[in-house]
Amino acid sequence: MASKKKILRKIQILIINHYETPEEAFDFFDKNGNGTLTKREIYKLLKQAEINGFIRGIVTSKLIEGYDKDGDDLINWKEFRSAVKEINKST
Ligand SMILES: [Ca+2]
Ligand SMILES: [Ca+2]
Repeated sequence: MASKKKILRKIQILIINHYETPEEAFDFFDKNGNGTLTKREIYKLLKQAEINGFIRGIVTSKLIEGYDKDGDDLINWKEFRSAVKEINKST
């Protein structure tokens, strides 16, 4: 199983290489534009970050567990921004 660090690194690379800002990445993956990322939208982000299909589901759950601060099972912009900050610190 890929290490957490490697997974976070892939997400970081995706955001840096494909989007001007974390905000742009958030808007891209928030397909329905309602200001929150659902499990499904995060799953697609991980797919684009080339996270292996076998672990993608569990990584999605772990990310929500780790970064969903208000406990609504969704990642809003504020939560996404602090996640990106934490990822940048840890990689
Ligand atoms: Ca959404
Ligand atoms: Ca939330």
